[in-house]
Amino acid sequence: MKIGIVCYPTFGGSGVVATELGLELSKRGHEIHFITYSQPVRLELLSSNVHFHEVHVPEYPLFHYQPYELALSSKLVDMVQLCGIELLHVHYAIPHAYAAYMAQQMLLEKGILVPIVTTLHGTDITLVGSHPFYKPAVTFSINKSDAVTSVSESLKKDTMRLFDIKKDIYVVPNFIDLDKHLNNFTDCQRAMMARDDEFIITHISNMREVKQIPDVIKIFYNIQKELPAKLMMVGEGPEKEIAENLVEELGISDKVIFFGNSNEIDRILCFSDLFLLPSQTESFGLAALEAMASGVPVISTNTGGLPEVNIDGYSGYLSDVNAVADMSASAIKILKDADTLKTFKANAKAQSKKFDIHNIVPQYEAIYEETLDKFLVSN
Ligand code: GMT
Repeated sequence: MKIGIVCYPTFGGSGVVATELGLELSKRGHEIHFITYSQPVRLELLSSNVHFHEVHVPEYPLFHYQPYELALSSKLVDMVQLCGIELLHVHYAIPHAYAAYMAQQMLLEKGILVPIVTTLHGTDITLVGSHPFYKPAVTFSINKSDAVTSVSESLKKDTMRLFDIKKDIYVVPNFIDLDKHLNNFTDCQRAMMARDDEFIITHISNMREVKQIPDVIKIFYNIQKELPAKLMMVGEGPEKEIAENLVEELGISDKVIFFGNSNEIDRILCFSDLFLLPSQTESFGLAALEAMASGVPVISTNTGGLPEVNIDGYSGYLSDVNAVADMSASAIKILKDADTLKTFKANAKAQSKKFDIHNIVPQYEAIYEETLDKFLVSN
């Protein structure tokens, strides 16, 4: 099938999922067209059946805000016609589902039929989409999509609770390419980061408020009081400076390394002992899954879809949001006993196998087939 994928090309989880999905679909024989404002960060290799079409938004001084939705919907119309795209899969409702619907209607006028599959990722529903400024447009675009998927049961429930949704939502969990995680890096270069007796604790995110970055630092502060440890902070975002100041204030600057955004997540995870994700909400927690696939147990909160990914007392521990003392105690419990740590590492890896890319991508393929068939019959 010829599939157009629309996503945010940045380091966010939704863009990563969309990119990995496109690459796997291309390996399974589909022709994939990424349509977005810059080349997705994990899209290193373009091949004969992976294409990238850049959306340009010309700057015009009259516009206080440049009309990206308009440029995107026009680009979708052009690319569907030029490349014969048969289905559009848009990741993140805002504004992608909205722009795709406009494109679909423009194409219909020309007698071209292209169905839309929308995948809801989390903040497009829980934090941004449900804001009264966006809600009518988000509700409309979800209801107008030909199929809607959500990355967890929890996000599906949130969507049904927050919006007036008139259609069924398929739950297709996020996934991981285990071959990539298992085959890479026999040489972990752990020694570059910490002494042999030090534990390596890692946090990876876009460092927004929802990630509760100060809690990451506070949990680590408690851990390092009990056990020798280093903290790897990976990612960029508005809360990074707050974290840097807190680290300074707590006098632990020599134990915390800030990496910025990285394309070498698996390299960092391969020498990590524990992953911290104390988010205020998380529809899935792809970063936690990536950690688990590298055999890194996870200390997380119990909100949103996290309990569907991280199993309490097995692949890590879950606590209430902001329960810093509880999360610190759980972290120390795992780290302080070598056998316990070994067991949790093995469990984390085993748990990640439930989300193997080879089991999940066929679920999307089945949805594409069904949606295309239904759409062609009803139009
Ligand atoms: O985590 C973020 O803030 C980025 C955001 C995104 O859209 O890229 O992540 C959301 O989608 C990811 C992929 O489906 C999920 O793993 C994250 O849990 C979700 N983030 C939130 O719900 C806060």
